[in-house]
Amino acid sequence: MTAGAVTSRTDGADGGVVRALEDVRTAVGALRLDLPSPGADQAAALRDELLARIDDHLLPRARSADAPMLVVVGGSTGAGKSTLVNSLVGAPVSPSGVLRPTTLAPVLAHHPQDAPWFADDRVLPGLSRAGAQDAVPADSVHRTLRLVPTTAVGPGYALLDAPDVDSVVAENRDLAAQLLAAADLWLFVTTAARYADAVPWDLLDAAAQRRTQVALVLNRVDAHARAAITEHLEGMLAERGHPDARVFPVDETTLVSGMLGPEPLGPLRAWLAAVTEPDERHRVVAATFDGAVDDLGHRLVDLAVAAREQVAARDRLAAALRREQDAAATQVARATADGAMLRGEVLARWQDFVGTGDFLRRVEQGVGRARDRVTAFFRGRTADAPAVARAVGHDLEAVILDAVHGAAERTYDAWRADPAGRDLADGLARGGPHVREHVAEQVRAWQGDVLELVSTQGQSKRGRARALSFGVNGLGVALMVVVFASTGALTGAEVGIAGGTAVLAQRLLEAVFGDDAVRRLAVTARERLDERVRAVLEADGARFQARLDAQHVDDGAAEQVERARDALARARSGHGEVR
Ligand SMILES: Nc1nc2c(ncn2[C@@H]2O[C@H](COP(=O)(O)OP(=O)(O)OP(=O)(O)O)[C@@H](O)[C@H]2O)c(=O)[nH]1
Ligand SMILES: [Mg+2]
Repeated sequence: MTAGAVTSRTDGADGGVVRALEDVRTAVGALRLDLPSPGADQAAALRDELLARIDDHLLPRARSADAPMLVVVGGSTGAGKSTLVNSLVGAPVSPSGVLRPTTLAPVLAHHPQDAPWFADDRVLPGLSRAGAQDAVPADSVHRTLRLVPTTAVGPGYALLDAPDVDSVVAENRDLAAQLLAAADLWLFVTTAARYADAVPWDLLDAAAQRRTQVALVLNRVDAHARAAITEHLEGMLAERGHPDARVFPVDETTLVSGMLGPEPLGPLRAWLAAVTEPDERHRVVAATFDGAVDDLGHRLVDLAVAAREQVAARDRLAAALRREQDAAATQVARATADGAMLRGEVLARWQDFVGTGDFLRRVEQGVGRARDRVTAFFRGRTADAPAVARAVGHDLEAVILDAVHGAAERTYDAWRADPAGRDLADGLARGGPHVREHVAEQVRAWQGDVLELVSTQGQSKRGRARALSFGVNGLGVALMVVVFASTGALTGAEVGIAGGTAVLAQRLLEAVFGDDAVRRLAVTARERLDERVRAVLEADGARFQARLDAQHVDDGAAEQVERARDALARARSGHGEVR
């Protein structure tokens, strides 16, 4: 037997193991598995099951090794569980019946002196307590444990009649599984007709996995077939991980007052008396406890894996969002930097603005750089500048809007293709309802940025006055044009109309501010535009991000579970810091 909590006989508890289990409980209880990554549902069910196992069995057992042994009588409906418990107790403590299923509220028969062990919520804290005759409201019958003190049960153990394990009633099934998980010993009741049924064997497999001590009652056996069936059942048990499980055949008999007579139960009674003797009881309790703690350790690994999968899934979805936002930002940056904006309406309005005079040809050729002439030019044309700005604004909005919707669509597709994101993406196939507004706002704001830049260019009062005297609007649209042609070498003979447009804008600005200042202005205006595009994309992406955040994925959860698991292993092997 592994050194564990229940080997301590003096105080009946091992503080180190208790504390380690409490920490495991905290770590498991804190685990959120909300993100629907593959396996998250099963992992959440496992988490809940482990919490129940810790609360119903492991903690109470670790805290009080000397508490009575809990013998849970489980099995299929109609197998005769209640009849068996009544017969062992010698009184109808749990109604048996012809309607299936009969038992809904579990009944726990114990020696009167053991009453304090069961009266409070030490074991099965989720179930409220009721006396044998107490009226229990129908809606809480599955959450109520009926306590029956009786001297027919010896001190040191209790018999619990459980609802059926394979019930049509879901609450029955769940409660039966919970009760079995709380058991120190299973007394599994089956019949000659049903001993190969699947559901009970699933449970017996689970019991084998956690090394729960089990014994079987093979009820209602025809005396002639007894030996063959018993042997067959023992063979199945050995094969399925229960080599030491005892089988107690009970021959089919006529019940007397709904109970089996003393004779068919003779061997079972004798074994029960032996197994509930203090030494044997401690052995059984410890074996079940150790197996359950070992299994808990394995299951905690599964939970940690599931917790990591949550983080990985969240990161995957967040990365898809980021990737598409970056792609959209790049798309806008390209579309607004390669001269493509300098066409159509923008170009037409710009041409209206600058005209086609002789003067401009000279400016273009870098000859007419005299400041006063440029000044005169801008002064004379300020009225046309807003039309250029409007055309720019219009085109810019279209480019950004397209990119934002595209980012939303591609993020949606990426999330839909990921099991973890499939449902999260619901309703996010396009940019949000406020995108258009938001884009228009940011485009307006950027144009404001550009005007602000040209009007404050030159820190000195004189510089500012100069800029103002040229007409801020005209300088502003010239700067926008320069920004839109800011990549590539849009100079020389190979440039088209867009290039020519940009060169002219550049020359005009250079005549006012000087070459270096224009370069700086263009860079800054471009940065502002990128920032504003980012702001729109992020605001729209926030809809996706909010869905992810609502999943409460905790980066440290897996490690917390693993740390608690390791601490439990150390506490059991006697090397824990707290002993
Ligand atoms: N003849 C005979 N009838 C039995 C025996 N065991 C149980 N029965 C009958 O079979 C029916 C079901 O027995 P229960 O004890 O209620 O079965 P259960 O396993 O508690 O069933 P649920 O509470 O529904 O899970 C009742 O009518 C019993 O009287 C037996 O050994 N011999
Ligand atoms: Mg019953």
